[in-house]
Amino acid sequence: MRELELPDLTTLTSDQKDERYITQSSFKEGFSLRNNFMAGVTLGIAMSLFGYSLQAFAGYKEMDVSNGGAIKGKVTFKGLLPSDAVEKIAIVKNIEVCDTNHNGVREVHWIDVKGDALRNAFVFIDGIDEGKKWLPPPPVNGKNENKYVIEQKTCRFTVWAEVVRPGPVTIRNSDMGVLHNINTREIINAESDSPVMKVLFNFGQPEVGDIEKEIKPRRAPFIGINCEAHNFMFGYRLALEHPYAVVVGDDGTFSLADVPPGTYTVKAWHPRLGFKEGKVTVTAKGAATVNFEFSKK
Ligand SMILES: [Cu+2]
Repeated sequence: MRELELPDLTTLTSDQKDERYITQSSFKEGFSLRNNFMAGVTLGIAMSLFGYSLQAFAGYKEMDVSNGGAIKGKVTFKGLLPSDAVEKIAIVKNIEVCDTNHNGVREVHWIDVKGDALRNAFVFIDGIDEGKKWLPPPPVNGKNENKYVIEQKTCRFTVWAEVVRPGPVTIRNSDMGVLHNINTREIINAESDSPVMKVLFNFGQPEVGDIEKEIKPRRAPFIGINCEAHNFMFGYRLALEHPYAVVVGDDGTFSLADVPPGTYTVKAWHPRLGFKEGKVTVTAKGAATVNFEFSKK
């Protein structure tokens, strides 16, 4: 498969980098990349000076959990949706493949609420050193490929949100005659008011087929995906060292199984609405409950 090489960001000057980030800032995170760029540089330097390492990347030990309990709950949204919860973006190229609704517009559901359920939120245990083994990657389009795949199909990333194990990932272009350009970035300082996005990989894929890459976040497990060729293609991944993480179901509920007895901090992450956290105590074979309620920021 042919991969289009893009300039290495590390060889660009600050101004060029800034420029490049601005041109990529169609990726709406609800914060300004321009304002945060210098903060990001400073943060990067500070991190390398002090050997910064996130607890999430300190290593995780897989073991058999025989007496584990569960953490269950629901993620909800309360109140009025912000006006930009759904964004309508004009489709101006590759219309024959991308414009599946035949109206020239892609509706991007940044905040997807049904009833009171907040969809596409991630829930995870924050900081757990040992526990259950990772399961194999989920099937892709109903087929068991035993690998993580990010597919670009009808100019959408499938799926929008997914938990992945740090490591190999297949980037698939299923759109004949369409060039996609995936840009995958870790969102550093995601829990603060000034997150910074750092590129993990960014390449053009002019042909149908698979390209093997790695999602190896170094500073943050929160991953944003966008396509530099289509300004309406977005997605998110959560890549923690441990497997105690899920995307909530369509009804907003979640369940984390086989949790070793203990007290944990559990967090919910919604890429547009931020973070919520709660504490639970899991007993052997028991079920602890924690719910998360988001509202307009
Ligand atoms: Cu694309």
